[in-house]
This record gives sequence, structure tokens and C-alpha cells, in this order.
Amino acid sequence: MAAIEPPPHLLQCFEEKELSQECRDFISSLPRERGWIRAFSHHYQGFWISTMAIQGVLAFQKNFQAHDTDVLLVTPPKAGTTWSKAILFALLNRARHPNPQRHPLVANNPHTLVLTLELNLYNGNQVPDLTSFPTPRLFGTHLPYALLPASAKDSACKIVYMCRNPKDTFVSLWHYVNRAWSTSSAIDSLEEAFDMFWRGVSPFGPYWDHVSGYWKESLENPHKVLFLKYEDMKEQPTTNLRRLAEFLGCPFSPEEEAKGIVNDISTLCSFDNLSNQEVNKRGKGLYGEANEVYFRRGEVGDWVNYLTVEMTEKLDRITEEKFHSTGLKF
Ligand code: PAP
Repeated sequence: MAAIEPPPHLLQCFEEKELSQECRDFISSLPRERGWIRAFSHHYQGFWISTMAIQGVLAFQKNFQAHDTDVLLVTPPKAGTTWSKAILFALLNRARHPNPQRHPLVANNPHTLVLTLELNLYNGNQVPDLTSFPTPRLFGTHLPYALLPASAKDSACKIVYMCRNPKDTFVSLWHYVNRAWSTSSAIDSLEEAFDMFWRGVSPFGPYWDHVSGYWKESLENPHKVLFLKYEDMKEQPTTNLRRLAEFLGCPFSPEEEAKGIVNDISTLCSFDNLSNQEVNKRGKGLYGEANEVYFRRGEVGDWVNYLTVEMTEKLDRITEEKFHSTGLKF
């Protein structure tokens, strides 16, 4: 299976100078803080959006028309986006790609197979033509629920939300910023990064508002929003794969169960398998970053190796406070 080439406009790097005048005028009116990667984070509709993402966010909000058959994968950054893109792609395309050895995930990083609406598709100056995408169209996004375009909320499209405990999310974000963007990282130390995350100034954060927005929606509208946790997926991948397939209206048939397809997908998308593919060891991502930065340890609880006791207590306390009335626990 050959690698899929991204459209050339995806390879552009986002710098502030590439923003339209209209976008620059707009963001100059927003409160801002220093960014995690280059430039700034802008406070937009209650959430922090980086300079490199904001034009795409505005264009996505304005122009995206969801189809009833669409599947939107939503994640806070570093909560398992790469993994869940792989899982959803494999699940929805299982009839087309039955052979794990010749599967597109062997030659392509999941981010190339499932594009992110605000970062990849609406990033250029033109509204992308999404009509050629096969049904069901599968897209990724990091947008909080409150910021989703109306059609994504009002149509019958399905939303799969994957999140991860805040301590591992933060540690993964810290490593990513340093590994992928060491030359343009705007953050000097773990302490500084922690302070920003804790204050809510993380990409598409505050983290807690992002998570509780989708949690609430999944409780009120369980046929529309499926809420998954990275930790649960790690612990019981096949159980959660079946849940996902049921939710998306494509449950595994008895024949598929008998053939072991659920296990095949779980193994195909596992950290060990994906991180050892040549494309993910040596390939480059859509912005020229090394694909390997999306595969670090892939474990639950790695935060213990990085956070001080004080940081742990602070993060636990705020998480308890924010999620107290929601019933959410990590
Ligand atoms: P993104 O939001 O920028 O796309 P995302 O994929 O969410 O990043 O985050 C990468 C994390 O997912 C890494 O976690 P770590 O830093 O704690 O190691 C990465 O290792 C982990 N990851 C990537 N692929 C998998 C996988 N197949 N199974 C489990 N974890 C994975």
C-alpha cells in the first residue's frame, strides 16, 4: 500500500505573517498570552487558540456543513488523537482493507489518513471541497463543543470524543512541544508549562472546560456523542472497539467476531505496531515534523516521572474542583 501524499497547501507552515488581514485585525482584539509553539494563544469564545490555528478555526466554524453520516473525532491535544484516528479509520474501512499487512496504516501516519478540520482542511485561503471524501466522512478536530459549527451539533453526525487524565495529557503536551518544535517552542521550562496548563492556557484549553463540555453532551445526547477515555481504551481495547462500532452503527457481525477482526484492529492500532512502522519511525508529518513525535511512551501514569508532589497536588485539586459536580473521574 503506497503512502498518500498530502495536498501541497498542507505543507505550508503557519506563521503569523500568513494570516489574512481580516484575521489579523480580528485576533488583535482578543486577549492573548504567549503561545506554546511560536507566537501567541488567543482567548476566543472562552478557549485558548494558537495563532497558527485561529484562522482555520474561524473558517471551519463559518463554512463547514456536516452531513448526517459524518463522523467527527474530537480530542484535546495529546489525549490520544493519533491512536483514535487510527482506530476509527481501521474500524470504518475494515471491509475495504481486510489485510493488516497491506493496510494504509502500514504506510501512512494516522494524521495523513484522517485530517483535522481546523488545522489541515480549513487552513488555506480557500474553502476546501470536501465532497470527494468517501461516506462516511471521517474528520478530526480539537474544537471544544461550544465552538463547533452549528451543523455539527444540529445534524445527525456522530461525535466520538477521546480524552485522557490531565496529568498525562500535560506531560505528553510538554514533551511534544519540546520534541516536535524545539527550535520554535515558546516555553522554557516544565514549571512554566505547568503554570500555563494549570491556569487553563493550553491549546484548545482550559482542559477541564473542554472535557466537561463533551461529557455533559454525551450524558444528554448519548446517541450523538460517545465519550471515551484513553485509560479505558488502554485497559480494554476490544471492549471499547465494540462499543465504538455499535455507536457508529457498524457493529461487528458474528462472522467478523469469529474471524478475530476485533483483535486484528486492536493489534494493528496498538502503540507497538504503529510506532514500529517505518513511516512513523522515519517519516515526516504534515508540517514537516517527524512522525515519531506522535509516539513517545503511550502509557498510563507516566506523569509520575515528571511532576513534583506540589504539581500533582495542584492538578489533582483543580481537577476535583472542576469535575466535582459532573461525576467525572480519572
Ligand atoms: P496530537 O493531539 O498532537 O495528535 P496525540 O496523538 O493525542 O497528539 O498524543 C500523542 C500521545 O499518544 C503520546 O503519548 P505520550 O506522550 O504519553 O507517550 C503517544 O505516545 C500516544 N500514542 C500514540 N499512538 C498511540 C497508540 N497507538 N496507543 C497508545 N498511545 C498512543
